[in-house]
Amino acid sequence: MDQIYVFVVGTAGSGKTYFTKAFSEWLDFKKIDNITINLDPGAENVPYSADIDVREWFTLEDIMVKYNVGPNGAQIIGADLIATKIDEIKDEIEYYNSPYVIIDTPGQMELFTLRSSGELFVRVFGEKNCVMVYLYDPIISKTPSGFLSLIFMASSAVLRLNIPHIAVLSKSDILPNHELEKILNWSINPDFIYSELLEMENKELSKLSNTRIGEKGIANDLFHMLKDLKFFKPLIPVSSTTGFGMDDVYDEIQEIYYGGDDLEKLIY
Ligand SMILES: Nc1nc2c(ncn2[C@@H]2O[C@H](COP(=O)(O)OP(=O)(O)OP(=O)(O)O)[C@@H](O)[C@H]2O)c(=O)[nH]1
Ligand SMILES: [Mg+2]
Repeated sequence: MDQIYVFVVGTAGSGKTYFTKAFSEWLDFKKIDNITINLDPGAENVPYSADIDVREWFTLEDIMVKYNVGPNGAQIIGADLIATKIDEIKDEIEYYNSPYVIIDTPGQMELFTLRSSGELFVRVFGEKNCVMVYLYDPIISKTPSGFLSLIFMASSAVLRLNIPHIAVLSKSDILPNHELEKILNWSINPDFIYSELLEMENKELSKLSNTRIGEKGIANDLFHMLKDLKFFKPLIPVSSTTGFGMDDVYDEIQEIYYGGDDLEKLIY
């Protein structure tokens, strides 16, 4: 059976775990068989019952004791240890034989995307079966430089994993309507963000207390680079609290796999 592996990726606290829960529940509601995998050994309260859980093998606490390291060192060791469990994980997935496999990745995204485990998982599952749902944190997305930085980080994950990605604005329920519209407009029409940057320039940005000197120039350069490389993508707003937007994410995944588009075109 064809399986689709959905990697849920995003900065710490961006809503990966709750998205995993909400998307799995939405699929259940639609009677689409799915399983969830928790790859975060440091997860404390996992609000869904993970079908496969890396904490069955080790937790952050175990690693701290065994390797005599602090929490940061343990996170790094944990990320690398995940890779050693790939065969067991693959066996368990085969046992379930579900068409949808949703993978909740560790808190700090770079531990998974930049170190070898992310790449290894994608290789073992098969690139053509994998998709990344990249969560944009709504609070970081509110400012032009924050939003551009998240696109930049999403692009780094795409570069490393080399799989199609879906850009999702998480926790959209916490944004007032005008903020939500603003961020969605930036993602649909990048020139809006440029206008905002110019406006900030006119307000003599460096004098604003909450803005670092030099930010304007860097943000401008980053904007042009991301636009030229076509890294802007329309964001899909979701809420894991209300279930809003889960259908749109599902449709986009279906489009990627069964829409007949050229995969290469979809990745970037
Ligand atoms: N209002 C609202 N809160 C949310 C939503 N999704 C997540 N949250 C809250 O945001 C916080 C972080 O969510 P998580 O899903 O744990 O985020 P994460 O990316 O898994 O976090 P780490 O794994 O610790 O990096 C939690 O307190 C959630 O209750 C949402 O859609 N709406
Ligand atoms: Mg989490």
